[in-house]
Order: sequence, then structure tokens, then C-alpha cells
Amino acid sequence: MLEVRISVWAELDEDGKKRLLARPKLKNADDLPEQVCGIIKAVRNTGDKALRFYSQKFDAVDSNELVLSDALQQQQLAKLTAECKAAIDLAYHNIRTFHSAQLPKDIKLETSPGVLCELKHAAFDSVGLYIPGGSAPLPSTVLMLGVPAQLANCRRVVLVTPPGQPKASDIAPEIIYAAQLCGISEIYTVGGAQAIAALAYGTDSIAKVDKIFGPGNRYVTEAKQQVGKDPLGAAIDMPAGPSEVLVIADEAASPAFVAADLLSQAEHGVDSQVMLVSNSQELLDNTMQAMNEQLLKLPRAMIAKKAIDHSRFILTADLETAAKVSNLYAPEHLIIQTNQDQQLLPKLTNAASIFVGAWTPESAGDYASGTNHVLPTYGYSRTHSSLSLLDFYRRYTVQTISSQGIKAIGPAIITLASAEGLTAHANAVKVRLTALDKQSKHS
Ligand code: HSO
Ligand code: ZN
Repeated sequence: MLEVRISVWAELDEDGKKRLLARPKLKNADDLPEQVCGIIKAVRNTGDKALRFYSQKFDAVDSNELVLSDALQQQQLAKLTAECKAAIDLAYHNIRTFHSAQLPKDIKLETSPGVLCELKHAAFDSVGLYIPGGSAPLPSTVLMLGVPAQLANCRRVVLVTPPGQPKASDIAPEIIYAAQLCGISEIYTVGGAQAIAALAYGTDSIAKVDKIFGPGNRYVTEAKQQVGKDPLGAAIDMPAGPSEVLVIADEAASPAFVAADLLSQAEHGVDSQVMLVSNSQELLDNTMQAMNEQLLKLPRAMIAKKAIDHSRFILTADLETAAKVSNLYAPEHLIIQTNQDQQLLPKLTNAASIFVGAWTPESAGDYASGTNHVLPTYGYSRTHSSLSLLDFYRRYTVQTISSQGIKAIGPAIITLASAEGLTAHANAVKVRLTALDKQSKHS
């Protein structure tokens, strides 16, 4: 019998509140950064040889061709059921529809007469998509990353995923089909920190990319951070930690729905965190009971149970306070199931993705409603955004100033540069204004 202690928000002091909402400490080995740094160095030094070595060491794969050839892709695709194809098609359609509407708009305007300023967007030339393998290969993540890459028109889109078992080429057909829909044919069977290093620096088989996207385990995350810091490495999408959900529910909510939503997040991994905040003791008790019933039928119950070990059930005086708790926690996913959803919504400021009402499970956003499921976790949703089409573009500006324009803003630039003691800056304008002065005297 699973029992989560109910914490009464009003009874906690400031310190207690902070502790209750603190993320579980990540149990990373102390030497994780050094281990990952070693792997990256090896890939930079010996390229494909290091990739094969680590596939053998970490993924127990004997021979890894690294490239998943067209023929091998077709072979895997033949195993896909029509039902699964149709489901991926539907998800692709909705994700594409939602992301198509996010196309960025360039700006071109005059800030003063003769001072033309432009904001432009250029899609990244090449992007690398990391798709986790292991206990749950994620074709849905292929769509979440592949659709915006396709819409942005990135010239080269590369997919890397850990080698399959027993053969490296035994990659889930769902992953290959989703990739095909997104126009991705360059697929490599390599995972872990070594895959990130290959994407960031290039090897004989895998050419370097500009930006790396996608979730992964702690090795992948650490490797992304290391290559992201290196100007010679690659940009990365966002910082990521274990997945999490916070549910705000009142007495109007269905305990069975709430329990199912909490468990859907808990089954992701033992370090996932699930939080339930309610103004109703009865809802908290009934959800606990429903969770116990539903757990019995879950194949991944062991994982979910471990995640629930560090979950929180919090009783607040009202829904207003529940919203404050959510803002303090800043969840990756926030589900609200109350009889005041619309009044509550404007008060919820720090969540990455919000699911409103009884008929909106998080699973909808994970797979098929159209929103992106690549989201900042671990409190980063306070400061980072959910993945969007914009993340596949670099923004830059262009300015073109006429003689009329520099005459208009030049004196202000000279004054500001002088105030900063930067005489050379002032001179860059002065020489021009002097030249214009001479010109107008001659004419
Ligand atoms: N909930 C995960 C995404 C996912 N769920 C993929 C199922 N498959 C992080 O947003
Ligand atoms: Zn999920």
C-alpha cells in the first residue's frame, strides 16, 4: 500500500515550505563531469573508433556500423502496423499545424528618417536530434524535434539514437517512420555522451552540427552542457532534468483522472517527481486510493512507485494558495482540474506547459494535441521557454544608415560616446559628419 504523507501548507514555516518544494537532489556520481569530459576527448581524438568502443562498453553492441542505411531503415519500417502509422500521422499533422503558426516574422523599419533597422531570422544550417533509446524509445520526441526542424527548413537534420539490441540496426520502426515523415534520412545508431560529442565536433562518419536538441540521461545532459559551453562545440536547446508534473485539483475533480495523470508522469523514471496540490482533503485521500488501485495494473509499477516515494501531496486553504504553490515550484507540466480553471489560469505564471480541465491529460501534449513536449524542467521553467519553432532559428540584425540618417542621430552618438569616455567611438561619427559638411560646402 502506497501512502504519501499529506503536508498542510498553512502549518509550514518558510523553511519547511522551501524544503517541501525542493527538487530531489540528482544522484549523479561526483566524477560525472570528468567521466563525460573523458568520453568527449576520446571522440575528438579518435572519432568513429571511440564511438564503436563506447557502443560496445555501454550498450553491449558488438559491431556498430553507426550509419543506419536506407535498406536497413526500410527493413525496420516493414514491421510497423497500420494502426501505429495512422497514430503517428495524426500526431504529425497536429504538431505541424501548431508549429506552422509559429513562423517568425522579420522586421524592417526606419527608427529615424534614414536609419533603417532590420531583424532577420536564419534557420540553423545543420541540427542534431538526440532520441533516447533504452526502456522506452520515444518516437513522439522525433516528431517534437523533427517537425520544427522541417518547418524551419534546416538544410541538414541528423538523428542519433542508441544502438538497438541485439543488432545496432534494431531501431524501433516507429522512430524511423516518424523520422521519414519529418524528412530525416540521416540516422546514426549511437547514443550517450559519445553521440553528443560526435554531433558537436564531428567524426569521419558524422559531420558536425550547429545545434543539438533533445532529452537524454545524465550522461547526455552533462555532455550537452559541456559542448554547449565550448565555442567550438554546438549550441544546445535547453537545460533539462527529470520530468515532472504538478496537479491542482479541487473537490470537483475526478480522483481517478488525477491519479492517472500523476502515474503517467511517475512511470517515466524513478527520479520523476509528481505533486498534487488541493484545497480538498477528500480529493487528496481519494486520489491516493485511486493511485493504489491503478498501480496494480501498471507494467512499470516499480518505476512509478519509486518516483512516488519523493512525490508530494499538499493541502492548501484555497485554490489561490494552490496557484502560489505552483508558481513557487515552477513545474514542467501543470494540470488544473477545478471548477475555477479559467479564473486560475492568469495567476499561474511559472509553468512550462499547462493542461486545463478534466478532458486534458498531460498525455495529450506528450503525443498528439500539437504542443511541444520538450520543456524546461527542474525549476528552469521559471526562466526558460518550452521548445518552439523559434529555437531552430538564429536571430540577427541589419542596419543601413543614409547621410541624412547619420546627421540625425550622429550628435547623440557623439555625446553618449564621450560620456562613456570612448573617444574612438565618437570619432567614427565625427569623421563622417565632417566629410558630409565638406561635401555640402562644395556643392
Ligand atoms: N512527458 C515527457 C514526454 C513524453 N511522454 C514522451 C511520453 N513520451 C516529457 O515532457
Ligand atoms: Zn510523458
